[in-house]
Amino acid sequence: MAIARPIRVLGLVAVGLWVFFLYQVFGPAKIPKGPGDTLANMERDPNLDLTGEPEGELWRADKGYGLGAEGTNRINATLLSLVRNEELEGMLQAMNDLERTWNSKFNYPWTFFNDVPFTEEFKKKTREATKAECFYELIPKEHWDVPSWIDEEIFQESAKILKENDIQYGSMKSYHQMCRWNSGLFYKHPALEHTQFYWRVEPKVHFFCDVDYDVFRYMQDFNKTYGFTINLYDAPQSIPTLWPETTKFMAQHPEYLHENHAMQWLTDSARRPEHNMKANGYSTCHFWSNFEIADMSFWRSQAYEDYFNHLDRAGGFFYERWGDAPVHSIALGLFEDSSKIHWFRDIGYQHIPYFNCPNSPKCKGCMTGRFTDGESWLMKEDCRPNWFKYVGMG
Ligand SMILES: Nc1nc2c(ncn2[C@@H]2O[C@H](COP(=O)(O)OP(=O)(O)O)[C@@H](O)[C@H]2O)c(=O)[nH]1
Ligand SMILES: *[C@@H]1O[C@H](CO)[C@@H](O)[C@H](O)[C@H]1NC(C)=O
Ligand SMILES: *[C@@H]1O[C@H](CO)[C@@H](O)[C@H](O)[C@H]1NC(C)=O
Ligand SMILES: [Mg+2]
Repeated sequence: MAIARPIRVLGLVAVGLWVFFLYQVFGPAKIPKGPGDTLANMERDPNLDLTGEPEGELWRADKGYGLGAEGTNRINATLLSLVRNEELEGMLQAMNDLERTWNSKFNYPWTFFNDVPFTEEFKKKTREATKAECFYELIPKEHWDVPSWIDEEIFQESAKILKENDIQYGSMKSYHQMCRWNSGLFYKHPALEHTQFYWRVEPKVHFFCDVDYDVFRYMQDFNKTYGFTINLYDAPQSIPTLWPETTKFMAQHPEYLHENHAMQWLTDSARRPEHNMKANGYSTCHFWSNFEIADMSFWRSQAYEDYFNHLDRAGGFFYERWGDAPVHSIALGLFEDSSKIHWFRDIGYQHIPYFNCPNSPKCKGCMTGRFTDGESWLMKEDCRPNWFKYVGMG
């Protein structure tokens, strides 16, 4: 009996799908055995090794960290959050984690920023989540508004392209404003004029490990400019001209390149050649800036000021979707002594979908050495192997 061709094709497709289904269910497990399994250049995830505190003299909470005037050992620093009123629950959760593991011992103030006024409820509930002082700051219009040289029509056209490329939040204008503010404006807020260090905290993040020393003081005493926990690849389609603009800038300002730069980390093409190609020469490796503990003197330097202004004029915060993470990271990798960038391996941290989870009795609630609890293909987004290879674990 002759079977019509379209029916035969359909039959074959059905069989194919069935086989695919069986393979999905019974095929080899896709979950990597451990983080080290899938990482070239990183034989074993260092988070599997027992982790203690950084070496050297650390400041403890036994004295000088009481509230108000008793806190004579606290340095010039704040916890810092840009957050929306609607994110109150997530903010409280993040605060509770950080207060429990660290800040209830050291009582650093919290400074909250918003592009609209905070509600009384937001202020009341966040104040209840800490013994420390809380400040609520409105972002000046001229820091948040889309700059005059950005063309609305080009922005709308670009947003379509970003959407076609599956770039998350590509068409959400406020997301672009947020990235620009976090890149080059937050540290210019008058409320931070007399503050040097900050620890950035986003709603919904988690902290897992007890930290028993003053991390700000650690930054200051050990001459650290920037501390990170997670180091990732970025989506190249969100930043096609970021590196070309950077190269142009560096041609005008070769004097800004630090002799102990991290250029190899920024330009590596060995591990993910297609990322480097699509980002026109940038590896896309960056510190994941939803966590950052840093010295604002770096952002306030002439080199960074000039770099940010160059990028801002180039328009990529709106016509592409440049994030503050790659912008901060490129600047650090070029202008800063890379030995001043510190991996806070002892701070257990999660922002969906990635973790930093050390092997330490001080940690609870995360799985040691786990990098992600998302799909296993996310494993390849880990750029720590390159950071460790080119710069180290300091
Ligand atoms: N006040 C305010 N905060 C924002 C806005 N957009 C983003 N944020 C904050 O900026 C940070 C990053 O935004 P988020 O939505 O978490 O982006 P993601 O982490 O990249 O998914 C979070 O702390 C948000 O609360 C905004 O329009 N207004
Ligand atoms: C804190 O740091 C800021 C910015 O670097 C500086 O202007 C201010 O004088 C410092 N304040 C104290 C008390 O050290
Ligand atoms: C930090 O820098 C200061 C001033 O340059 C220097 O005296 C000190 O030894 C440095 N400390 C460390 C731990 O590198
Ligand atoms: Mg977030």
